[in-house]
Amino acid sequence: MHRLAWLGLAAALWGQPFAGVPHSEYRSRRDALRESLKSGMLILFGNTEREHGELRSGFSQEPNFFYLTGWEEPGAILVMSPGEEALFVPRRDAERERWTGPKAAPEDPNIREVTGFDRVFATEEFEARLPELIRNASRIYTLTEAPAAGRLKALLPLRELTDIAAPLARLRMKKSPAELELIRRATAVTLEAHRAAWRRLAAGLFEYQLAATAAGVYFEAGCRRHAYAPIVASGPNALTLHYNANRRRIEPGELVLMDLGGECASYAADITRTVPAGGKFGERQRELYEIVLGAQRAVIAAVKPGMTLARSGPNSLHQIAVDYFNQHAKGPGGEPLGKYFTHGIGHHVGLEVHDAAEAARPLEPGMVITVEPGLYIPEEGIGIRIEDMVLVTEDGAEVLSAALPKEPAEVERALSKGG
Ligand SMILES: [Mn+2]
Repeated sequence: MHRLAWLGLAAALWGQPFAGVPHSEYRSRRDALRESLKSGMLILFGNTEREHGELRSGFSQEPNFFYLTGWEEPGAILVMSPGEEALFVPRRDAERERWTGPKAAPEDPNIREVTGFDRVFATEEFEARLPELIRNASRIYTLTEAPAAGRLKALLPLRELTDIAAPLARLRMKKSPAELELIRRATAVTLEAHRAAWRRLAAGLFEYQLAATAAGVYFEAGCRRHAYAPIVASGPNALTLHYNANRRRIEPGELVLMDLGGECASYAADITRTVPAGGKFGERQRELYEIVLGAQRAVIAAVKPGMTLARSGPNSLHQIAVDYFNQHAKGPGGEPLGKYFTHGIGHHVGLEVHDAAEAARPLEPGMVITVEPGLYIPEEGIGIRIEDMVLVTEDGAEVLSAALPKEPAEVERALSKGG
């Protein structure tokens, strides 16, 4: 990117807090989920400070809880029936606050404004209020696979718990305009992280140095976490799909696979490029790279409502990639390449990098997925993956990460200009 354009983008992205999603949107998400509750009662636990490793990575909210409430403080509980809803938050604890700072508390006069809930109670009262809350509930819904479900089972040993995961995933799969805005910003920042790593790329560097450069960009931009541990995989390390040790020195003539994503305002990005350390693809590297790129283009061209991320079936995007690879009989022994594509074609992205999804549900407008074909050929010590973030539209797809070069000539030009 030219210096001036870079400065313009920096002004637009840096030094500003990310805009939040208004309380009204969280409320409408809860209203949408109510349609699945019928006469049941949903009880959902947020993460607590202690169980969530706050020392290492800071507190982060349980994603489903965050999706429904927008509440980012620990120890909260959501209770929701078709007719009413309440949020439980912990009472003020001066000793805890001495360690982790001031928190909202149920006794605060502005607690309804701050939480967006008309009824707010103390978490400490939850167990005492529970029998009354569930008295008329035909069913109790919760996330039955979550660690906190054990607590509910212990409190209600005679009630069967019904899993809310699928209805919740169905809602989370379709992104709202406000969510898309945040995903676009996480994507834009992550593209700059890639570009910064490209500017620095050279044989002789350690992989962790490129990871540090890239992560520095998204942390500098105000993103609070890695969406996942950065993957900087040089040479044969690219054969390991989720390699993230990042300890190896990059050798001349190698490819470097960089799979990077910031989590910005709670939304993840997930973008991969595989680029030559010396600035130019070797002949065989380029041959395989163009096949991966061709497969990716074929899949992106096919993305539209009704297609699926399933491994097979008539509308399988995965199958399109496998077929493309198999039409190119250019493996080390001249065999078809399909068997060297050893993972799925993509996944939903949102609050989590591998976002909540109902398996095999066809794509709909407003969903955001990755398209990430790859070839991993141990006999040749080469791994190549190209991954973009893709928004499903009414009649096709929009590639959200299109601004980052991927044509070999464009990649080489960008590397020669220093990113
Ligand atoms: Mn991915």
